[in-house]
Amino acid sequence: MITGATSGFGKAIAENYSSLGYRTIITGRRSERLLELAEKLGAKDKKCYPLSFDVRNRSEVEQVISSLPEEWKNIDILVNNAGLALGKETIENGDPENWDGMLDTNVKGLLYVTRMVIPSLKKSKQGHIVNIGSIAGTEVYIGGNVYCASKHAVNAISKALRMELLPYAIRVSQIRPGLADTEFSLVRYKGDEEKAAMTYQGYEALMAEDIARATTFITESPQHVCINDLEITPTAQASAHYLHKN
Ligand code: NDP
Ligand code: 8X3
Repeated sequence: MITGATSGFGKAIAENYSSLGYRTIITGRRSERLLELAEKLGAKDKKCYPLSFDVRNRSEVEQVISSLPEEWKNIDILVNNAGLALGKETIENGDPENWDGMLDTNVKGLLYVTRMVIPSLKKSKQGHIVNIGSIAGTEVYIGGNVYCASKHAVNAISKALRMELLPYAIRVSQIRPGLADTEFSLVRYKGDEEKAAMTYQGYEALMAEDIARATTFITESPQHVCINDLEITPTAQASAHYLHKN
């Protein structure tokens, strides 16, 4: 199951798993995109199952996951990818609606989904959770405040899950990407295409496929190997503060 598969990392991760022969459950709010991808990944042949819901809505999450058809109930791998940044203002100038949006999606949404999938992962002999964190989960930058706080929470939750799920041999990994050219900045800057494009100018940003490759590398590692934490940046980026632009 890959959350947030309607664009960016999630879509590439779903496509990559599908190309390797996995059956995928793909999720996201934009159902039209979801259905289009599901068709491409073989929904007709029961190779892909689209599940449209908002991770912020706890009762919806509970309802859709608990009513998965029998042949889709046994989830082995959960990729918690759905997430977003909204705005880049200082806290003084920040919009509390944006803060709610980030915390509700990146932290609470991830918890709601994870809680519902853990029973299935426990039954599996190869349960694996991959949380998509960020370099913002271990660093802070001006204007990143609440987004960084949300990804710091993902970092803490990933460590907590690893301890809690140890007796069940469920692996818990976190990927912490740096700057990647997806719809992330378009969402952060509320559709301002120019501002979004500027984020990725003057260097070669990560692509969604880079994170998809890392995800399958992690989950296809031998069962006794758990890659706990993988930070990946563009070669031009050394940290949240050091980016070499041409
Ligand atoms: P995109 O905007 O391209 O994709 C985000 C995905 O999350 C979409 O499929 C979107 O689907 C889904 N999503 C957002 N909110 C919700 C919601 N409330 N309910 C369900 N799904 C939701 O961005 P990325 O692919 O870049 O982002 C994926 C993850 O990677 C995020 O967690 C992000 O924080 C993280 N990340 C991104 C980096 C980057 O530079 N791009 C770097 C580090 C981490 P829909 O809108 O259809 O619901
Ligand atoms: C996204 C990367 O640097 O914009 O998590 O926070 S950054």
